[in-house]
This record gives sequence, structure tokens and C-alpha cells, in this order.
Amino acid sequence: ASDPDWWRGAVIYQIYPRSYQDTSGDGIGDLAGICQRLPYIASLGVDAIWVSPFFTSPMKDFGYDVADYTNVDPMFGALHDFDLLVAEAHKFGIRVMIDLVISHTSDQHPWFIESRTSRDNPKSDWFVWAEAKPDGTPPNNWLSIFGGSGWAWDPSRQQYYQHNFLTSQPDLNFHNPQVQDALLDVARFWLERGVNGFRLDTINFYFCDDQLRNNPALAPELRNASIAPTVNPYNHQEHIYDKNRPENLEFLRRFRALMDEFPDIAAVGEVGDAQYGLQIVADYTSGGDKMHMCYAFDFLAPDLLSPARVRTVLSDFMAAAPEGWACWAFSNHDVIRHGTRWGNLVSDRDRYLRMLAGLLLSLRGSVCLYQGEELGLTEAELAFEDLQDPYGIQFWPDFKGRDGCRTPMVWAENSDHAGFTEGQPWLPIPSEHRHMAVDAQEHVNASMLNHYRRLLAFRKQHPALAKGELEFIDCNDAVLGFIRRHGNEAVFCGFNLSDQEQFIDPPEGALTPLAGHGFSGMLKSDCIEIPPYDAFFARLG
Ligand code: TEU
Repeated sequence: ASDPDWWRGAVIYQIYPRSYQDTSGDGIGDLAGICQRLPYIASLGVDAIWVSPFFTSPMKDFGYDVADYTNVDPMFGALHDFDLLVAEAHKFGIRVMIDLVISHTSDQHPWFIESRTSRDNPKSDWFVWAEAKPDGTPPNNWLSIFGGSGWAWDPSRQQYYQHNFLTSQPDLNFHNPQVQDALLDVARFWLERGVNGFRLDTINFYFCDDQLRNNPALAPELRNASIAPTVNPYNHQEHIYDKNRPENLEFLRRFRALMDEFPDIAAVGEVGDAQYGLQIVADYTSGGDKMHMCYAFDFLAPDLLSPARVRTVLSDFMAAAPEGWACWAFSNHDVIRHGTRWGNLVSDRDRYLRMLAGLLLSLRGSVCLYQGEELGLTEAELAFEDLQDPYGIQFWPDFKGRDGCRTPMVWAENSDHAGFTEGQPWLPIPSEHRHMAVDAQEHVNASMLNHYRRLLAFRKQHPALAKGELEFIDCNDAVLGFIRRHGNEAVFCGFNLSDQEQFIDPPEGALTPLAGHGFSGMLKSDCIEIPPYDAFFARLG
């Protein structure tokens, strides 16, 4: 059914196609595998899937380096497999969002191959080319997130080209209107094929300063080593010239106008910035003419969540963008799974993760769940020999890369390769994941998997949790409390983030405890009692 507002409060399940389900036996997941698992995905109760890149690619960054935007890499299948996936997903009522990586291409993309041939070919200005300094060094101090200079020397043009990520991921020149038009054509291609929306990779990196000015150094007290490793000086600069440019807004408006030609389309833009992230999310989602929502990095950081931290992030965001909309996540294919990142810091991982799932699914915003999160998966410990991620290989052992969160889904506890493949999996399947396999949890009412299913059903029953406004309630240092309001419904939510039982004052008004979520907080005559790492939900008024 048509619902232009479906994305507001939607739960989006992120699939990393390489690691979801292999059907061809090559040890790498594929589109047919996702199709095969649609009944499972539907059983979770999610609204949409976001499929990480499956386009033609040399896979230097595992698909985030695209060589053909309008085709499927043979390792994942072909266009007809994609069409089938969309048609089948829609039968299950699941919307399909694809991951467009348009800030950069692969160096194998025909646009770049042509662009690098000379300084005067038709595509010569499609990438960010610049002269060396007189001493031969790069044009300015911009850095690559994946280490070293953000510029690579091209011997044939005798110029540098810019790359925010790998040298094999040259940055497109958005100042060239032809580039913008070509990228909008790519989006149109997929819209016409029936996708319901996009996850847009690194949207704050689209433009860079046209004068190529140097980034200032970041004041030491502001340095934040949360996403990239401390050994990487990237986080010691203020990224005001190589990304976060005001021109991004105008392109996002063009992108939105295109989406609005089609019914019920939504985009979530990924904003990768440790420093200005929330303000950018606010800017890019305000006004109803740019992104529907943005993916914020605030809850992907290593430090354990505290009630105060959650409250600050949401309050700052709501103040910066009262009608803006964020999309929150605790895990994805780039960071250490929160089952380990935070789970290792607490006294009871299982209870903590259950409480967090309730918290994530109650925040004002949309939610991305990363495949395997619903099973309680932890980060895999891999040996250096097993590493595939160039980012990890570069910074080992200070930073172990992103393979530990990308190991295959575990479907069947006792099958070869846990039911992921009949071949040799591209990354090992950690033995400690097996007991968390889908078939081991499926029929256990109290399992993590069924806990997620219950919470998703609970959220569906209470639209205030998905779409409502949020008002924080003062509790104590250990408990995060807020009220979500939508229409006539008001729901009080309380989360105990500590390992001690907590007693808090009930908010003003008549409280009726809600059931169906599986938590054990209780309303007593004069207080609300919440066990360690647990939660309480009640209807208010
Ligand atoms: O990530 C953007 C991004 O900012 C990453 O550098 C992130 O900070 C890093 O991976 C954290 O470990 C997106 C994709 O999600 C990522 O997989 C790609 O490698 C990157 O863009 C380049 O396309």
C-alpha cells in the first residue's frame, strides 16, 4: 500500500551480501541467497532491507569501489536476480534500499580509465585532478581515511587525483554538472527498476573545496580516535575543505527532486564525520527537500553508552533540527560489532544486549539493524592471514580492520560452514558463533532472535515508538527515561543501563504497564523497579 511516510521510524535490516547466503558454492553470498532468506527476513518484522553494494566491482573495497553502476557483479548474480529479489521482497511487504556509492568510483570504472588518459579528453574533468607542488609533492594536506595522502600520482597525466579512501577509489568531481547528471541517471535507472530507496554512501564527501585549500589542524583536545585508529592522522585534521562543503546541499536537492518523481521513495544518507556529524545530519534532513534521514555515527563509537550520552546526542540533534530525522545504528559492516565493542565492557553481555535492543528500537528516529545483530553475534577474532580488508591490513595490529564484523551469517549450528555455503567461505566462520545460529535460536522462546522479533512486533503495535515525539524525563544516573507521544498515544520508556537494580519515580500521570516486550521492569505502589540491564514500558494517561 502507498505510504510516503513509511521511512519515518522504519526498521531497516542491513545485508552485507558477500556474507549473507551463498547459493552458487563459491563461498561468497549472492542475490539469490538473499532471495532465499526472505521468509526469515520477513519473520523478523523489519520494514526494509538495505543491501550493501552488489554492483560490478574489482572488490578492492568489497563493492564500495564500483566499476559499473548499472550492473550486478557476476559473483552476486545478474540483473534478473536483482529484479527477482525486488519482486519477491515486495510480496513479503519488505522494501528494498540499495547502497549507492557515488562519491567515488573504482579506478576500473570506464569514466576514470578515460579521464586518466589525457588532460583534454571528454571526461578529463570528471575526477579531482591537480598539479603537483613545485617540489613534486601533493597539492595540499588532504589525507585518506585509509592512510597516507589523499592524493595519488598518475604517471600518464603527470597529475595527482584525489581519493578519500583507497587509491583505487578516485573521487568524482561534483563541481562538473555532467558528473552530477550522470549520477542522477544512475539513480533513475534503479528507481525505474523498482527500488524503494537508497542508502547513500558518504554523502558529506561529494564536493571538495574548488580552491583545494589545506585543512586546518584539529585542536588536540578535540581529537577523537573513535572511528579511525589513533595511528591514523586523519582524525587530527578539521575536515572543512575536503568534505562537508556547503555545495553538497544543492546536489542533495537535485537528488531529492528526482526521488520525488517516483512514489514512496526514501533515502538515508551516510554522514561519516566524527566532529560535525550531528550538525550535518540536521542540515541534510531539514526542510523536506534533501535527505529523508541521515545515518549518524554517534552510537558506533567505542565508549559505553550512558543515559547522559544518549540524552545529549538526541537533545542536541532535536535542537539542531526539530523536523530532521536521524537513523540510528549500533553495528554495521565498518565497526566492531557492539556485542563485543560494548558487550565486553559489562558484567552480563546477554542481558545488556537485550536491553540495548529495546533502547535502540525506542529512540526517536529510524533504525538500522546489521545482519547477525538479531542473533547477538560478537566480533570475530581473525588471524592476520585471514584478513581481507585493506584497511585492516594497512593498520594491523593497532587496528584490526573490518573483517571481524563481516564473517558469514550462521544459519545452521551443525551444518558445514553453518549453512552459509557449500564451498569455502571467503572469511572463516567463527566457532563461537555456531551456537547462536538461526536454527539454534528459532524454537527457543527466550532466545535473542525471538527477543528481537518480540520487540519489533511491540514497536509495530505502538506507533508512538516509531514516529512519536520524544521528551526526556529525569530519572537517575543509571536510568534513561523518556516519553514518546504520537496522536493520542503516550508511551513511557525506562532503561536501566547499569548492573544494579534501580528504583525511579514514576512520571506524572496515570501509568498502565505495557506487556509484549519481554522486559521485567515493574510498577510498584510508589516507584518503578527495573532489574539490572532491563527495561520498563507503560502507557501514560
Ligand atoms: O564508509 C564511510 C566511512 O566514513 C568509513 O571510512 C568508516 O569511517 C570506516 O569504514 C570505519 O571503519 C563507507 C562504507 O560504509 C565503507 O564500507 C567504505 O569503505 C567507505 O564508505 C568507502 O566507500
